Amino acid sequence: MEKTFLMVKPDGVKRNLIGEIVSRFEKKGYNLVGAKLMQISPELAQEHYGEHKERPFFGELVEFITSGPVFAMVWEGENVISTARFMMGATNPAEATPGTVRGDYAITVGENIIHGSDSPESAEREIGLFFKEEELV
Ligand code: 3AN
Repeated sequence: MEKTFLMVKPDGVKRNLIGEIVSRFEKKGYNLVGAKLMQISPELAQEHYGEHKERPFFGELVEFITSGPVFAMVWEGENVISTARFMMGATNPAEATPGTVRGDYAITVGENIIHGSDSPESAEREIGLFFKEEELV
């Protein structure tokens, strides 16, 4: 069964959207197999966003993701990686379809509420970065 890593970012946690977001994926039919509220260290942030190291917004990205607690999750189910991305909506909330998380709750690309792995490789990498094996049920 496929697994993906999803995370409610600090803006989503501050806006009390954890329940709403968890609810959407539960109602869709996916299974939550791991979750925790946590503060990301600068080191973990840099590793997580390693592929964006050369981008001009990298500093902002690390600063934002470490600015407050995040809600890290692992979800399991058929095609969960690509379907979760579809349910999240486009990276730029201005282009995200209504009915998606970003389409319904976000305005700017910097603060776009939710992160989700974009491929099986990144799902495996990100789950390993954020969770120990024994933290998953
Ligand atoms: P996604 O989160 O949809 O996979 P990526 O991987 O392209 O999008 O970007 C990672 C994160 O970097 C995004 N969630 C967004 O918060 C931030 N980001 C992407 N592009 C920009 C940008 N032009 N300016 C500021 N932040 C950006």
